[in-house]
Amino acid sequence: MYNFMTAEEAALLVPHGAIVGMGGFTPAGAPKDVPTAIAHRAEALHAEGKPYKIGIYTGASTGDSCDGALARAHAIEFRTPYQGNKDLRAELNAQGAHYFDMHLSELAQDLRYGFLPKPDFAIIEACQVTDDGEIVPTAGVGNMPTFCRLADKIIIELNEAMPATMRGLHDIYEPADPPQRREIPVYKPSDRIGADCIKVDPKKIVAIVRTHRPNEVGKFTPLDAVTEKIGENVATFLEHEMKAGRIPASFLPIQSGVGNVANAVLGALGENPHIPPFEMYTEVIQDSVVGLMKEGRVKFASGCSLTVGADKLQDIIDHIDFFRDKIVLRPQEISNNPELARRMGLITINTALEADIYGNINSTHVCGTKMMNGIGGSGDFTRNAYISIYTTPSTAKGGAISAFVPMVSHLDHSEHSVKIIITEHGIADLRGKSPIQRAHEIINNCVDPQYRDLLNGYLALAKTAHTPHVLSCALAMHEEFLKSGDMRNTKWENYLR
Ligand code: 0RQ
Repeated sequence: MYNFMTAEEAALLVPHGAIVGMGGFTPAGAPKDVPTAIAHRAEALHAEGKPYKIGIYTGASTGDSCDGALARAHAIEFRTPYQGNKDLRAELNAQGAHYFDMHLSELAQDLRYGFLPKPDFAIIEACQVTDDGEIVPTAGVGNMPTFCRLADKIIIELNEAMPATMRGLHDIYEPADPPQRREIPVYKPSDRIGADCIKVDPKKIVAIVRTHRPNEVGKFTPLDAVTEKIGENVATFLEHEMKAGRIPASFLPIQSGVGNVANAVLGALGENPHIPPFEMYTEVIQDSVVGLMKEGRVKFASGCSLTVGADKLQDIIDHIDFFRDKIVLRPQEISNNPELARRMGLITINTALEADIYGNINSTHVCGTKMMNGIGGSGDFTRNAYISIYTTPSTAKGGAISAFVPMVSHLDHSEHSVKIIITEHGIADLRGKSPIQRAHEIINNCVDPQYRDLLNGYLALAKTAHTPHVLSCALAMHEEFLKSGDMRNTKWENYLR
């Protein structure tokens, strides 16, 4: 009853100017063949001098066959809410595509509220589609339920590498909009409140494309001494909080961010014998969780995606009966929901690009101007956490960049939301401290030793005030990096006016 066709034929259905909601979350469960075919079509039309661009909503990042291919084809008019592809990063930093960076929990409701134009198409990956319009997602849910409901047309990549036995991993729930919204009835990570599939009018499914393509989840770089030490410091801090009675002995659910540092932190938490087996209420379930689950260290993981390498995903698929009652995948509106983060008391651990000496965090912009990835879910969690932790290596680029500067060059999370900062050197506990006390705590405990004198020198120059600053020097370390390639060359007197 459905129209099975090739990706190239499906791409012809999507006209110039269309707005598309791509399914999945991170490369997990993101469509692959149809976006690549759309990119090829755009390139062909551009070669004929014809315009072709589409607006794109996603869950978070996607794979290279989606964001990468479309960016290289210059086929993106606008893009939100998060990305992580080097070619798309280059495209939007060159203003080749309009990018607006949003909290991940908010996109679905902003679409329903009419703040943003609704998608014309949902292009999604599924492991099962039934004749009566039941669609079972694969390794990532993202905003699929809302995209599918709002879009007039749905194109499905039916991925035969993802078996229909994945049905039962998902919990699909869309809250009502205000003033009808009630509490979201998730009281612990394992609570299920919705359906095991997305239900649509089958008439909206205009194409099904069969595919076998694996997910394009990248490999983690092996732990190095710095990431390992950061992980250890986080575990030590949480152990100490538990012993002090500030975290219940039964522990609290963990949210852990993206990237190498986050993966290392989870590994260290799993290894710490003083931390009891714990649950996760998080956004991306990363590689390390799979092993920890098998060892009984992670009891349950609620997330939006299984952003794991191909071998780990295969392991889950092969042992689906073991994992089915230990994992739930939810729409990001629920996995990242501020109401739920506050209610369940999440311990949130996210990574900063840079922090300032007063505890403000920049997660997104290199030297204040160049977009790295986006804020992702870090704001959804940080602001509403039981205890919010930021981790970062104390330096980047071989020491030429200090992760700690007098003033962040872009603000994502303010001093009011950030409780703890942890580097390989130690732990800064910012709770109950004034700005100047926070500055001393951060410089003494977290800053790399080769930058401590420089930052203490800044404090000495700054006139006494509640939050001391010398405005002409506040971004001097960034300016120095742009000029000489090394923040260590900063001399405050060169910037004093
Ligand atoms: O670049 O690889 O070219 O050397 O930034 O840095 O240390 O590998 O860290 O992979 O954990 O990513 C903040 C980007 C960290 C990520 C960020 C350079 C550094 C390297 C990456 P190279 P690392 P990670 C919820 C949580 C926002 C979203 C979020 C992120 C590269 O964690 O996107 O938190 N977070 N989501 O050299 C210039 C600095 C730098 C710097 C590092 N100060 N200036 N470059 N780098 N510090 C989950 C989701 O939302 C999905």
